[in-house]
Amino acid sequence: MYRLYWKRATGAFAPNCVLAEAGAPHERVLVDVAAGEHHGSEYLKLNPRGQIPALVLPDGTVMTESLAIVLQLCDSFPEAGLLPAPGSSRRARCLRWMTFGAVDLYEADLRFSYAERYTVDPAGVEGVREAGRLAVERDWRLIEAALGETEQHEGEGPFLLGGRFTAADIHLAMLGGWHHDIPAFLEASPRAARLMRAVAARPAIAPLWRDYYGHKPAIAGFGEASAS
Ligand SMILES: N[C@@H](CCC(=O)N[C@@H](CS)C(=O)NCC(=O)O)C(=O)O
Repeated sequence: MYRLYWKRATGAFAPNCVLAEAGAPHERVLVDVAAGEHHGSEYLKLNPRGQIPALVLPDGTVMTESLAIVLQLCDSFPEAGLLPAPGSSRRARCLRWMTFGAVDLYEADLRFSYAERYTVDPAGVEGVREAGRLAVERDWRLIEAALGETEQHEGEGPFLLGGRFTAADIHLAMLGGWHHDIPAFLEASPRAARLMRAVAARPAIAPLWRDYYGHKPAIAGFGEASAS
């Protein structure tokens, strides 16, 4: 049995979706961030960085880092087919954009949302926030272009690999749900918007979409939309 420590609108979404898509037996533990539980001694034993998610594997091994968790779960449940074959160019495409999302876009989102943590100069906070915002906008333009390339080579989406759904789509949909201006983002990034709708509407994911994004009016209903 896997144990996932989660909270809505966090990086627990992607591992949670992979567990659900793979049909992996798991339990979830909701972390009470408002009460500071993620900085309490019990949680810090799991993730000394005090961040969500954390996953405990069936043998007791503790994992943190959302992308690493997703890759580990995809390896553990190959029959779920959530990544193309190792060494294939399609897998390379998935790994490229998942890593970009985890390293560049995720961090840009954090700089925008928690700007005060990225400078020791109080006068610099707004500058950090604005740089984070600009990086988020730039990164989504790059992802939108990558989805456009898919259309040229593999036909209509909705996914990064055209008609084939992968863990990379879960990862991109998760990041899209965190955008600081979702209505403007959906309008500027129609391919990303279509991908998010298609991911959210998957039967295994729709209930999770409600858990993680049901509080965001602009995207709350995506889990109810038909995948198209
Ligand atoms: N690199 C980490 C980042 C995790 C992270 O920043 N988690 C956020 C939620 S999305 C968090 O726990 N924030 C609470 C805090 O930092 O106080 C990962 O991918 O798992």
